[in-house]
Amino acid sequence: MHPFATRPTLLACAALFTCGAAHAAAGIEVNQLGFLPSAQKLAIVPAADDAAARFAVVDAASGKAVYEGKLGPAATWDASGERVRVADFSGLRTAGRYRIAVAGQPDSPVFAIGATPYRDLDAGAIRAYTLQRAGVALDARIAGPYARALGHPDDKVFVHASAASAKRPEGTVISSPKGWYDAGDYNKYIVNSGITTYTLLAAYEHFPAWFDKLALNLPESGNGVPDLLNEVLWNLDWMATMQDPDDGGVYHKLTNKTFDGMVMPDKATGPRYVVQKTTAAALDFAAVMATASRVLAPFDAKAPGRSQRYLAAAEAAWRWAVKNPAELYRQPPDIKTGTYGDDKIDDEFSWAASELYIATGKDEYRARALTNAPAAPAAQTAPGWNAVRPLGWISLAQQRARLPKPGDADQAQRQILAAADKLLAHWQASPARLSMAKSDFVWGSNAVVLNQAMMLVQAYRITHKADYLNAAQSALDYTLGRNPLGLSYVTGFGARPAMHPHHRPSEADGIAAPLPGWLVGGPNPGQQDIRDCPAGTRYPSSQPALSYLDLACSYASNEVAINWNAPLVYVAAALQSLEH
Ligand SMILES: [Ca+2]
Ligand SMILES: [Ca+2]
Repeated sequence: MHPFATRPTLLACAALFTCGAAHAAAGIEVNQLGFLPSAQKLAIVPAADDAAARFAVVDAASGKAVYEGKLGPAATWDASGERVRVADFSGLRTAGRYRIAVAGQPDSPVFAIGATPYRDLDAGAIRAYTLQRAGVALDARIAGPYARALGHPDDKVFVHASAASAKRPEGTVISSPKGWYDAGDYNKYIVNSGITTYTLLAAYEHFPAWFDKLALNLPESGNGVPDLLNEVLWNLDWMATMQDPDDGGVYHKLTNKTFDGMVMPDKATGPRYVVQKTTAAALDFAAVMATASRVLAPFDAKAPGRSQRYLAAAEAAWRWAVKNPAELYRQPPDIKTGTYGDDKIDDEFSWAASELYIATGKDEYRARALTNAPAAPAAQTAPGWNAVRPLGWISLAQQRARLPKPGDADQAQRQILAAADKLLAHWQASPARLSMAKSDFVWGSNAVVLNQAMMLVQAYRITHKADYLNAAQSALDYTLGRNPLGLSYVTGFGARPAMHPHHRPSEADGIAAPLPGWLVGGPNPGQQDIRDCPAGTRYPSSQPALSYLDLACSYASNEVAINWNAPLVYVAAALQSLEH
Protein backbone atom coordinates (compact mmCIF):
# COMPACT_ATOMS: atom_id res chain seq x y z
CA MET A 1 0.00 0.00 0.00
CA HIS A 2 1.28 3.38 -0.85
CA PRO A 3 1.05 5.33 2.35
CA PHE A 4 -0.66 8.59 1.58
CA ALA A 5 -3.72 9.33 3.61
CA THR A 6 -4.89 12.62 2.19
CA ARG A 7 -4.39 14.45 -1.05
CA PRO A 8 -5.48 17.88 -2.24
CA THR A 9 -7.95 17.84 -5.09
CA LEU A 10 -6.91 20.35 -7.66
CA LEU A 11 -8.03 19.07 -11.00
CA ALA A 12 -11.40 19.36 -12.58
CA CYS A 13 -12.40 16.82 -15.18
CA ALA A 14 -10.66 17.79 -18.39
CA ALA A 15 -12.79 18.19 -21.48
CA LEU A 16 -11.14 15.41 -23.43
CA PHE A 17 -12.07 12.61 -21.10
CA THR A 18 -15.01 11.97 -18.89
CA CYS A 19 -15.06 11.52 -15.19
CA GLY A 20 -15.99 7.99 -14.34
CA ALA A 21 -16.43 6.77 -17.87
CA ALA A 22 -18.00 3.38 -18.11
CA HIS A 23 -15.55 0.57 -18.68
CA ALA A 24 -15.02 0.40 -22.43
CA ALA A 25 -14.40 -3.11 -23.63
CA ALA A 26 -10.70 -3.54 -24.11
CA GLY A 27 -11.11 -5.91 -26.98
CA ILE A 28 -8.20 -8.22 -27.71
CA GLU A 29 -5.54 -7.59 -25.06
CA VAL A 30 -1.87 -7.82 -25.96
CA ASN A 31 1.48 -6.43 -24.88
CA GLN A 32 1.51 -3.24 -26.95
CA LEU A 33 5.30 -3.15 -27.28
CA GLY A 34 5.74 -6.78 -28.26
CA PHE A 35 8.07 -9.70 -27.74
CA LEU A 36 11.50 -11.15 -28.34
CA PRO A 37 11.41 -13.96 -30.94
CA SER A 38 11.90 -16.79 -28.42
CA ALA A 39 9.42 -15.48 -25.84
CA GLN A 40 6.11 -17.03 -24.96
CA LYS A 41 3.53 -14.84 -26.71
CA LEU A 42 0.00 -14.76 -25.33
CA ALA A 43 -2.97 -12.51 -25.99
CA ILE A 44 -6.26 -12.48 -24.09
CA VAL A 45 -9.46 -12.51 -26.15
CA PRO A 46 -12.93 -11.66 -24.81
CA ALA A 47 -15.07 -14.78 -24.92
CA ALA A 48 -18.33 -13.82 -26.60
CA ASP A 49 -20.98 -16.52 -27.03
CA ASP A 50 -20.93 -16.24 -30.80
CA ALA A 51 -17.20 -15.64 -31.16
CA ALA A 52 -14.94 -17.62 -33.40
CA ALA A 53 -12.77 -20.35 -31.95
CA ARG A 54 -9.74 -19.39 -34.00
CA PHE A 55 -7.45 -16.38 -34.17
CA ALA A 56 -4.92 -15.09 -36.67
CA VAL A 57 -1.84 -12.95 -36.37
CA VAL A 58 -1.76 -10.58 -39.34
CA ASP A 59 1.06 -8.50 -40.71
CA ALA A 60 0.28 -4.91 -39.71
CA ALA A 61 1.19 -3.43 -43.09
CA SER A 62 -0.24 -5.98 -45.53
CA GLY A 63 -3.08 -7.38 -43.44
CA LYS A 64 -2.01 -10.85 -44.52
CA ALA A 65 -2.34 -13.66 -41.98
CA VAL A 66 1.07 -15.01 -41.00
CA TYR A 67 0.02 -17.31 -38.16
CA GLU A 68 -3.22 -19.00 -37.15
CA GLY A 69 -4.24 -20.83 -34.02
CA LYS A 70 -7.08 -22.09 -31.90
CA LEU A 71 -8.26 -20.08 -28.90
CA GLY A 72 -8.07 -21.75 -25.51
CA PRO A 73 -11.22 -22.63 -23.55
CA ALA A 74 -13.34 -19.79 -22.17
CA ALA A 75 -13.09 -19.13 -18.44
CA THR A 76 -14.07 -16.35 -16.07
CA TRP A 77 -11.23 -14.43 -14.44
CA ASP A 78 -12.25 -13.75 -10.86
CA ALA A 79 -10.36 -10.44 -10.73
CA SER A 80 -12.34 -8.90 -13.60
CA GLY A 81 -15.53 -10.96 -13.75
CA GLU A 82 -14.98 -11.29 -17.50
CA ARG A 83 -14.90 -14.44 -19.62
CA VAL A 84 -11.71 -14.70 -21.61
CA ARG A 85 -9.78 -17.06 -23.85
CA VAL A 86 -6.04 -17.31 -24.42
CA ALA A 87 -4.46 -16.96 -27.85
CA ASP A 88 -0.99 -18.53 -27.87
CA PHE A 89 1.14 -17.49 -30.83
CA SER A 90 4.53 -18.37 -29.37
CA GLY A 91 5.27 -20.25 -32.58
CA LEU A 92 5.52 -16.98 -34.50
CA ARG A 93 9.19 -15.99 -34.28
CA THR A 94 9.62 -13.82 -37.36
CA ALA A 95 10.48 -10.20 -36.70
CA GLY A 96 7.79 -7.79 -37.81
CA ARG A 97 4.81 -5.70 -36.79
CA TYR A 98 1.52 -7.48 -36.25
CA ARG A 99 -2.06 -7.40 -35.00
CA ILE A 100 -4.21 -10.19 -33.57
CA ALA A 101 -7.45 -10.75 -35.47
CA VAL A 102 -10.55 -12.69 -34.36
CA ALA A 103 -13.70 -12.80 -36.48
CA GLY A 104 -16.40 -10.53 -35.05
CA GLN A 105 -13.99 -8.48 -32.88
CA PRO A 106 -11.85 -5.41 -33.54
CA ASP A 107 -8.20 -6.23 -34.17
CA SER A 108 -5.71 -5.81 -31.32
CA PRO A 109 -3.30 -2.86 -31.20
CA VAL A 110 -0.15 -3.27 -33.32
CA PHE A 111 2.84 -4.85 -31.58
CA ALA A 112 6.31 -5.93 -32.68
CA ILE A 113 8.40 -9.07 -32.62
CA GLY A 114 12.06 -8.14 -32.62
CA ALA A 115 15.40 -8.18 -30.86
CA THR A 116 14.94 -5.22 -28.51
CA PRO A 117 11.27 -4.65 -27.74
CA TYR A 118 12.06 -3.37 -24.23
CA ARG A 119 15.25 -1.36 -24.79
CA ASP A 120 13.54 2.02 -25.03
CA LEU A 121 11.16 1.02 -22.25
CA ASP A 122 14.03 0.15 -19.92
CA ALA A 123 15.89 3.34 -20.79
CA GLY A 124 12.72 5.37 -20.32
CA ALA A 125 11.93 3.75 -16.98
CA ILE A 126 15.41 4.66 -15.72
CA ARG A 127 15.28 8.16 -17.18
CA ALA A 128 12.05 8.70 -15.26
CA TYR A 129 14.32 8.80 -12.20
CA THR A 130 16.61 11.30 -13.90
CA LEU A 131 13.68 13.62 -14.48
CA GLN A 132 12.63 13.01 -10.86
CA ARG A 133 15.94 14.20 -9.40
CA ALA A 134 15.67 16.65 -6.54
CA GLY A 135 18.04 19.55 -6.15
CA VAL A 136 19.03 20.06 -9.74
CA ALA A 137 17.90 22.00 -12.79
CA LEU A 138 17.28 19.84 -15.84
CA ASP A 139 18.25 21.44 -19.14
CA ALA A 140 16.85 20.59 -22.56
CA ARG A 141 19.96 18.63 -23.51
CA ILE A 142 19.05 16.07 -20.83
CA ALA A 143 15.33 16.55 -20.39
CA GLY A 144 14.12 17.68 -23.81
CA PRO A 145 10.68 19.27 -23.49
CA TYR A 146 10.64 18.40 -19.78
CA ALA A 147 13.48 20.81 -18.93
CA ARG A 148 12.78 22.57 -15.63
CA ALA A 149 14.30 24.82 -13.01
CA LEU A 150 16.01 23.61 -9.85
CA GLY A 151 13.73 22.82 -6.93
CA HIS A 152 14.23 21.62 -3.38
CA PRO A 153 17.99 22.21 -3.04
CA ASP A 154 17.75 20.77 0.51
CA ASP A 155 21.02 22.43 1.48
CA LYS A 156 19.33 23.92 4.56
CA VAL A 157 17.15 21.29 6.19
CA PHE A 158 15.97 21.55 9.80
CA VAL A 159 16.24 18.77 12.36
CA HIS A 160 12.64 18.22 13.51
CA ALA A 161 11.88 17.89 17.21
CA SER A 162 11.21 14.17 16.69
CA ALA A 163 14.79 13.74 15.44
CA ALA A 164 16.58 15.93 17.95
CA SER A 165 19.70 14.63 19.69
CA ALA A 166 22.25 16.19 22.05
CA LYS A 167 24.60 17.12 19.25
CA ARG A 168 21.84 17.97 16.79
CA PRO A 169 19.09 19.70 18.76
CA GLU A 170 15.77 20.72 17.21
CA GLY A 171 16.29 23.34 14.54
CA THR A 172 19.86 22.33 13.71
CA VAL A 173 20.44 22.99 10.02
CA ILE A 174 21.95 20.18 7.95
CA SER A 175 22.55 19.73 4.24
CA SER A 176 20.82 16.77 2.57
CA PRO A 177 20.69 17.46 -1.18
CA LYS A 178 20.04 15.28 -4.24
CA GLY A 179 18.01 12.05 -4.20
CA TRP A 180 14.78 11.34 -6.07
CA TYR A 181 11.39 12.74 -5.27
CA ASP A 182 9.52 9.72 -3.96
CA ALA A 183 6.37 9.64 -6.03
CA GLY A 184 3.71 12.13 -7.08
CA ASP A 185 4.95 14.32 -4.22
CA TYR A 186 8.27 16.06 -3.57
CA ASN A 187 9.36 14.42 -0.33
CA LYS A 188 12.17 11.91 0.18
CA TYR A 189 11.73 8.77 2.29
CA ILE A 190 14.54 6.41 3.32
CA VAL A 191 12.34 3.32 3.67
CA ASN A 192 10.98 3.58 0.15
CA SER A 193 14.43 4.44 -1.17
CA GLY A 194 15.53 1.14 0.34
CA ILE A 195 13.76 -1.34 -1.91
CA THR A 196 13.99 1.04 -4.88
CA THR A 197 17.73 1.55 -4.77
CA TYR A 198 18.34 -2.13 -4.02
CA THR A 199 16.24 -3.31 -6.95
CA LEU A 200 18.13 -1.05 -9.36
CA LEU A 201 21.48 -2.22 -7.97
CA ALA A 202 20.35 -5.83 -8.29
CA ALA A 203 19.32 -5.18 -11.90
CA TYR A 204 22.86 -4.10 -12.64
CA GLU A 205 24.40 -6.93 -10.63
CA HIS A 206 22.36 -9.58 -12.45
CA PHE A 207 22.43 -8.12 -15.98
CA PRO A 208 25.61 -6.04 -16.33
CA ALA A 209 26.07 -6.74 -20.04
CA TRP A 210 22.67 -5.25 -20.81
CA PHE A 211 23.17 -2.13 -18.74
CA ASP A 212 26.76 -1.56 -19.83
CA LYS A 213 25.37 -0.99 -23.34
CA LEU A 214 22.23 0.94 -22.38
CA ALA A 215 22.99 4.61 -23.00
CA LEU A 216 20.69 6.94 -21.11
CA ASN A 217 21.93 10.47 -21.90
CA LEU A 218 22.45 11.44 -18.28
CA PRO A 219 24.47 14.46 -17.12
CA GLU A 220 27.15 11.95 -16.03
CA SER A 221 27.14 9.82 -19.20
CA GLY A 222 30.61 8.99 -20.45
CA ASN A 223 32.28 9.16 -17.04
CA GLY A 224 33.27 5.49 -17.06
CA VAL A 225 30.44 4.38 -14.78
CA PRO A 226 27.43 2.60 -16.34
CA ASP A 227 24.52 4.98 -16.66
CA LEU A 228 22.17 2.94 -14.46
CA LEU A 229 24.72 3.18 -11.65
CA ASN A 230 25.17 6.89 -12.29
CA GLU A 231 21.46 7.29 -11.74
CA VAL A 232 21.55 5.19 -8.58
CA LEU A 233 24.45 7.25 -7.24
CA TRP A 234 22.25 10.35 -7.34
CA ASN A 235 20.07 8.75 -4.68
CA LEU A 236 22.91 7.09 -2.76
CA ASP A 237 24.55 10.49 -2.36
CA TRP A 238 21.36 11.73 -0.71
CA MET A 239 20.86 8.63 1.43
CA ALA A 240 24.38 9.02 2.84
CA THR A 241 23.46 12.47 4.20
CA MET A 242 20.48 11.02 6.11
CA GLN A 243 22.74 9.25 8.60
CA ASP A 244 23.51 11.08 11.82
CA PRO A 245 27.32 10.96 11.92
CA ASP A 246 27.24 11.10 15.71
CA ASP A 247 25.47 7.81 16.33
CA GLY A 248 24.86 6.00 13.01
CA GLY A 249 21.07 6.39 13.20
CA VAL A 250 19.17 7.28 10.04
CA TYR A 251 16.36 9.79 9.66
CA HIS A 252 13.12 8.28 8.40
CA LYS A 253 12.33 11.01 5.90
CA LEU A 254 13.11 14.48 4.59
CA THR A 255 9.86 16.29 4.11
CA ASN A 256 7.69 19.38 4.12
CA LYS A 257 5.20 19.59 6.94
CA THR A 258 2.36 19.18 4.42
CA PHE A 259 2.26 18.11 0.79
CA ASP A 260 3.21 20.72 -1.79
CA GLY A 261 0.50 21.90 -4.18
CA MET A 262 0.30 20.63 -7.74
CA VAL A 263 3.16 22.91 -8.81
CA MET A 264 6.56 22.56 -10.42
CA PRO A 265 9.49 21.86 -8.05
CA ASP A 266 10.85 25.41 -8.10
CA LYS A 267 7.46 26.78 -7.01
CA ALA A 268 7.44 24.57 -3.89
CA THR A 269 9.53 26.48 -1.39
CA GLY A 270 8.37 25.59 2.13
CA PRO A 271 10.84 24.64 4.89
CA ARG A 272 12.05 21.04 4.95
CA TYR A 273 12.76 18.77 7.90
CA VAL A 274 14.44 15.50 8.72
CA VAL A 275 12.06 13.52 10.92
CA GLN A 276 12.61 10.78 13.54
CA LYS A 277 15.36 8.20 13.35
CA THR A 278 13.74 4.77 13.00
CA THR A 279 14.90 1.18 13.12
CA ALA A 280 13.40 0.47 9.70
CA ALA A 281 15.23 3.41 8.14
CA ALA A 282 18.53 2.34 9.72
CA LEU A 283 18.14 -1.25 8.49
CA ASP A 284 17.02 -0.37 4.97
CA PHE A 285 19.89 2.10 4.81
CA ALA A 286 22.32 -0.56 6.05
CA ALA A 287 21.10 -3.08 3.46
CA VAL A 288 21.33 -0.62 0.58
CA MET A 289 24.75 0.72 1.57
CA ALA A 290 26.17 -2.79 1.98
CA THR A 291 24.76 -3.74 -1.44
CA ALA A 292 26.12 -0.55 -2.99
CA SER A 293 29.55 -1.22 -1.53
CA ARG A 294 29.54 -4.56 -3.37
CA VAL A 295 28.04 -3.48 -6.70
CA LEU A 296 29.99 -0.23 -7.01
CA ALA A 297 33.36 -1.66 -5.89
CA PRO A 298 34.53 -2.22 -9.49
CA PHE A 299 34.14 1.52 -10.06
CA ASP A 300 36.05 2.69 -6.99
CA ALA A 301 38.80 4.13 -9.17
CA LYS A 302 36.34 6.91 -10.04
CA ALA A 303 35.73 7.65 -6.38
CA PRO A 304 38.51 6.21 -4.21
CA GLY A 305 37.31 4.78 -0.93
CA ARG A 306 33.61 4.99 -1.77
CA SER A 307 32.85 1.30 -1.26
CA GLN A 308 34.62 1.29 2.10
CA ARG A 309 32.68 4.38 3.20
CA TYR A 310 29.41 2.74 2.21
CA LEU A 311 30.24 -0.40 4.15
CA ALA A 312 31.30 1.55 7.21
CA ALA A 313 28.05 3.54 7.04
CA ALA A 314 26.08 0.30 6.73
CA GLU A 315 27.73 -1.24 9.80
CA ALA A 316 27.22 1.94 11.83
CA ALA A 317 23.53 1.94 10.93
CA TRP A 318 23.26 -1.74 11.87
CA ARG A 319 24.84 -1.11 15.27
CA TRP A 320 22.37 1.72 15.89
CA ALA A 321 19.48 -0.58 14.95
CA VAL A 322 20.68 -3.32 17.29
CA LYS A 323 20.80 -0.77 20.12
CA ASN A 324 17.43 0.70 19.11
CA PRO A 325 15.47 -2.31 17.82
CA ALA A 326 11.95 -0.94 18.26
CA GLU A 327 12.06 2.68 17.12
CA LEU A 328 8.91 2.49 15.00
CA TYR A 329 7.79 5.49 12.99
CA ARG A 330 5.18 7.60 14.71
CA GLN A 331 4.00 10.57 12.65
CA PRO A 332 4.44 13.78 14.66
CA PRO A 333 1.24 15.84 14.87
CA ASP A 334 2.66 18.71 12.81
CA ILE A 335 3.83 16.46 9.94
CA LYS A 336 1.18 15.42 7.40
CA THR A 337 3.13 13.74 4.60
CA GLY A 338 3.59 10.04 3.79
CA THR A 339 4.47 7.81 6.71
CA TYR A 340 5.93 4.58 5.34
CA GLY A 341 5.21 3.24 8.78
CA ASP A 342 6.03 -0.43 9.29
CA ASP A 343 5.65 -2.11 12.66
CA LYS A 344 7.02 -5.49 11.52
CA ILE A 345 10.74 -5.08 11.13
CA ASP A 346 12.13 -8.58 11.58
CA ASP A 347 12.31 -8.77 7.79
CA GLU A 348 14.31 -5.54 7.68
CA PHE A 349 16.76 -7.04 10.21
CA SER A 350 17.11 -10.18 8.07
CA TRP A 351 17.63 -8.25 4.83
CA ALA A 352 20.28 -5.95 6.32
CA ALA A 353 21.99 -8.92 7.96
CA SER A 354 22.02 -10.76 4.62
CA GLU A 355 23.79 -7.94 2.81
CA LEU A 356 26.23 -7.40 5.69
CA TYR A 357 26.97 -11.11 5.90
CA ILE A 358 27.79 -11.14 2.18
CA ALA A 359 29.96 -8.05 2.60
CA THR A 360 31.87 -9.11 5.72
CA GLY A 361 31.41 -12.84 6.30
CA LYS A 362 30.96 -12.05 9.99
CA ASP A 363 29.16 -14.58 12.18
CA GLU A 364 27.26 -11.80 13.97
CA TYR A 365 25.27 -11.25 10.77
CA ARG A 366 24.89 -14.86 9.66
CA ALA A 367 22.22 -16.03 12.09
CA ARG A 368 19.87 -13.17 11.29
CA ALA A 369 20.67 -13.39 7.59
CA LEU A 370 19.27 -16.92 7.50
CA THR A 371 16.18 -16.25 9.59
CA ASN A 372 12.89 -16.38 7.79
CA ALA A 373 11.33 -13.49 9.62
CA PRO A 374 8.31 -14.75 11.53
CA ALA A 375 6.66 -11.35 11.16
CA ALA A 376 6.44 -11.84 7.41
CA PRO A 377 3.13 -13.29 6.23
CA ALA A 378 3.52 -16.99 5.58
CA ALA A 379 2.23 -16.59 2.06
CA GLN A 380 4.52 -13.71 1.17
CA THR A 381 5.83 -14.41 -2.29
CA ALA A 382 7.29 -11.11 -3.44
CA PRO A 383 8.99 -8.11 -1.89
CA GLY A 384 7.39 -4.77 -1.14
CA TRP A 385 8.60 -1.58 0.57
CA ASN A 386 7.63 -2.96 3.98
CA ALA A 387 8.29 -6.65 3.21
CA VAL A 388 11.96 -6.92 2.30
CA ARG A 389 12.94 -10.43 3.41
CA PRO A 390 12.92 -11.71 -0.21
CA LEU A 391 15.57 -9.14 -1.16
CA GLY A 392 18.02 -10.79 1.19
CA TRP A 393 17.28 -14.22 -0.27
CA ILE A 394 17.94 -12.82 -3.74
CA SER A 395 21.34 -11.48 -2.70
CA LEU A 396 22.36 -14.63 -0.81
CA ALA A 397 21.46 -16.80 -3.80
CA GLN A 398 23.33 -14.48 -6.14
CA GLN A 399 26.44 -14.24 -3.97
CA ARG A 400 26.98 -17.93 -3.18
CA ALA A 401 30.67 -17.70 -4.11
CA ARG A 402 31.29 -14.96 -1.52
CA LEU A 403 29.70 -16.75 1.40
CA PRO A 404 32.02 -18.32 3.98
CA LYS A 405 29.54 -21.22 3.99
CA PRO A 406 28.35 -21.46 0.38
CA GLY A 407 25.65 -23.94 1.46
CA ASP A 408 23.88 -20.97 3.02
CA ALA A 409 22.88 -20.04 -0.51
CA ASP A 410 20.92 -23.29 -0.76
CA GLN A 411 18.50 -22.07 1.88
CA ALA A 412 18.05 -18.84 -0.03
CA GLN A 413 17.36 -20.76 -3.22
CA ARG A 414 14.79 -22.94 -1.49
CA GLN A 415 12.96 -19.87 -0.22
CA ILE A 416 12.96 -18.30 -3.68
CA LEU A 417 11.69 -21.47 -5.34
CA ALA A 418 8.96 -21.93 -2.75
CA ALA A 419 7.71 -18.42 -3.43
CA ALA A 420 8.06 -18.74 -7.19
CA ASP A 421 6.21 -22.07 -7.24
CA LYS A 422 3.20 -20.45 -5.56
CA LEU A 423 3.27 -17.72 -8.17
CA LEU A 424 3.66 -20.25 -10.95
CA ALA A 425 0.65 -22.19 -9.71
CA HIS A 426 -1.46 -19.02 -9.81
CA TRP A 427 -0.22 -18.26 -13.31
CA GLN A 428 -1.01 -21.73 -14.58
CA ALA A 429 -4.53 -21.72 -13.13
CA SER A 430 -5.41 -18.13 -14.01
CA PRO A 431 -7.72 -17.59 -17.02
CA ALA A 432 -5.73 -14.36 -17.56
CA ARG A 433 -2.46 -16.26 -17.18
CA LEU A 434 -1.27 -14.03 -14.36
CA SER A 435 0.66 -14.82 -11.19
CA MET A 436 -1.57 -12.36 -9.34
CA ALA A 437 -4.40 -13.59 -7.17
CA LYS A 438 -7.52 -11.48 -6.84
CA SER A 439 -6.25 -10.42 -3.42
CA ASP A 440 -3.06 -9.03 -4.97
CA PHE A 441 -5.00 -6.10 -6.40
CA VAL A 442 -3.96 -3.65 -3.72
CA TRP A 443 -2.58 -0.10 -3.79
CA GLY A 444 0.26 -0.30 -6.32
CA SER A 445 -0.93 -3.57 -7.86
CA ASN A 446 1.12 -3.02 -11.01
CA ALA A 447 4.26 -3.15 -8.90
CA VAL A 448 2.97 -6.22 -7.05
CA VAL A 449 2.83 -8.15 -10.31
CA LEU A 450 6.26 -6.92 -11.41
CA ASN A 451 7.80 -7.75 -8.03
CA GLN A 452 6.29 -11.21 -8.46
CA ALA A 453 7.96 -11.32 -11.88
CA MET A 454 11.26 -10.43 -10.25
CA MET A 455 10.92 -13.48 -7.99
CA LEU A 456 9.98 -15.67 -10.97
CA VAL A 457 13.08 -14.42 -12.77
CA GLN A 458 15.20 -15.49 -9.78
CA ALA A 459 13.69 -18.97 -9.98
CA TYR A 460 14.45 -19.10 -13.68
CA ARG A 461 18.03 -18.01 -13.08
CA ILE A 462 18.40 -20.87 -10.57
CA THR A 463 16.62 -23.63 -12.51
CA HIS A 464 16.39 -22.50 -16.18
CA LYS A 465 12.85 -23.87 -16.19
CA ALA A 466 11.06 -21.99 -18.96
CA ASP A 467 7.70 -21.54 -17.25
CA TYR A 468 9.22 -19.25 -14.60
CA LEU A 469 10.33 -16.91 -17.37
CA ASN A 470 7.01 -17.34 -19.19
CA ALA A 471 5.14 -16.26 -16.08
CA ALA A 472 7.42 -13.23 -15.74
CA GLN A 473 6.74 -12.40 -19.38
CA SER A 474 3.02 -12.53 -18.67
CA ALA A 475 3.46 -10.04 -15.84
CA LEU A 476 5.18 -7.54 -18.11
CA ASP A 477 2.59 -8.23 -20.82
CA TYR A 478 -0.13 -7.35 -18.34
CA THR A 479 1.36 -3.97 -17.48
CA LEU A 480 1.90 -3.15 -21.16
CA GLY A 481 -1.66 -3.75 -22.34
CA ARG A 482 -2.67 -7.37 -21.78
CA ASN A 483 -5.20 -6.29 -19.19
CA PRO A 484 -8.99 -5.85 -19.18
CA LEU A 485 -8.74 -2.08 -19.68
CA GLY A 486 -6.48 -2.52 -22.71
CA LEU A 487 -4.13 0.16 -21.39
CA SER A 488 -0.38 0.34 -21.19
CA TYR A 489 0.20 1.27 -17.56
CA VAL A 490 3.55 2.85 -18.48
CA THR A 491 3.39 6.51 -19.53
CA GLY A 492 4.73 7.21 -23.00
CA PHE A 493 4.90 3.54 -24.06
CA GLY A 494 2.39 1.50 -26.04
CA ALA A 495 -0.53 2.37 -28.29
CA ARG A 496 -2.86 3.31 -25.40
CA PRO A 497 -0.77 4.50 -22.44
CA ALA A 498 -1.91 6.06 -19.17
CA MET A 499 -2.07 9.83 -19.71
CA HIS A 500 -2.94 11.50 -16.41
CA PRO A 501 -0.81 10.16 -13.55
CA HIS A 502 -1.03 11.66 -10.07
CA HIS A 503 2.38 13.31 -10.41
CA ARG A 504 3.05 16.96 -9.72
CA PRO A 505 5.47 17.70 -12.60
CA SER A 506 3.24 15.90 -15.11
CA GLU A 507 0.28 18.00 -14.00
CA ALA A 508 2.04 21.34 -13.64
CA ASP A 509 4.40 21.49 -16.63
CA GLY A 510 1.89 22.69 -19.23
CA ILE A 511 2.74 19.78 -21.55
CA ALA A 512 -0.18 17.55 -22.55
CA ALA A 513 1.75 14.29 -22.32
CA PRO A 514 2.84 13.06 -18.89
CA LEU A 515 6.50 12.55 -18.14
CA PRO A 516 7.39 9.28 -19.86
CA GLY A 517 8.59 5.99 -18.44
CA TRP A 518 6.46 5.83 -15.29
CA LEU A 519 4.55 2.74 -14.18
CA VAL A 520 1.29 3.95 -12.64
CA GLY A 521 0.04 2.25 -9.49
CA GLY A 522 -2.75 0.38 -11.22
CA PRO A 523 -6.12 -1.11 -10.36
CA ASN A 524 -6.99 -0.93 -6.67
CA PRO A 525 -10.47 -1.92 -5.50
CA GLY A 526 -9.95 0.12 -2.33
CA GLN A 527 -10.78 3.18 -4.46
CA GLN A 528 -9.67 5.30 -1.48
CA ASP A 529 -9.37 8.48 -3.54
CA ILE A 530 -12.91 8.75 -4.81
CA ARG A 531 -13.87 11.43 -2.28
CA ASP A 532 -10.92 13.53 -3.44
CA CYS A 533 -11.84 13.35 -7.12
CA PRO A 534 -14.26 15.81 -8.74
CA ALA A 535 -17.90 15.36 -7.82
CA GLY A 536 -19.53 12.73 -9.99
CA THR A 537 -16.35 10.76 -10.64
CA ARG A 538 -16.98 7.04 -10.67
CA TYR A 539 -14.67 4.09 -11.05
CA PRO A 540 -15.70 1.96 -14.05
CA SER A 541 -16.35 -1.06 -11.87
CA SER A 542 -15.88 -2.49 -8.41
CA GLN A 543 -14.04 -5.48 -9.88
CA PRO A 544 -10.41 -5.49 -8.69
CA ALA A 545 -8.77 -5.51 -12.11
CA LEU A 546 -11.08 -2.76 -13.37
CA SER A 547 -10.71 -0.41 -10.38
CA TYR A 548 -8.60 2.15 -12.19
CA LEU A 549 -9.03 5.80 -13.16
CA ASP A 550 -6.72 7.54 -15.59
CA LEU A 551 -7.24 10.80 -13.72
CA ALA A 552 -4.70 12.92 -11.88
CA CYS A 553 -6.95 12.95 -8.81
CA SER A 554 -6.62 9.18 -8.49
CA TYR A 555 -3.70 8.81 -6.12
CA ALA A 556 -5.01 5.36 -5.18
CA SER A 557 -4.81 3.95 -8.73
CA ASN A 558 -2.79 6.38 -10.84
CA GLU A 559 0.10 7.74 -8.79
CA VAL A 560 3.69 6.97 -9.75
CA ALA A 561 6.43 6.00 -7.29
CA ILE A 562 10.12 5.22 -7.36
CA ASN A 563 9.60 1.80 -5.79
CA TRP A 564 7.04 0.85 -8.43
CA ASN A 565 9.30 1.74 -11.36
CA ALA A 566 12.22 -0.28 -10.04
CA PRO A 567 10.81 -3.76 -10.80
CA LEU A 568 9.83 -2.46 -14.25
CA VAL A 569 13.48 -1.58 -14.85
CA TYR A 570 14.48 -5.00 -13.53
CA VAL A 571 11.97 -7.14 -15.41
CA ALA A 572 12.44 -5.38 -18.75
CA ALA A 573 16.19 -5.94 -18.45
CA ALA A 574 15.70 -9.56 -17.39
CA LEU A 575 13.53 -10.44 -20.38
CA GLN A 576 15.89 -8.64 -22.74
CA SER A 577 18.81 -10.55 -21.24
CA LEU A 578 17.29 -14.01 -20.74
CA GLU A 579 15.17 -14.32 -23.90
CA HIS A 580 16.92 -14.22 -27.23
CA1 LIG B 1 8.80 -5.05 7.39
CA1 LIG C 1 2.04 17.38 -18.41
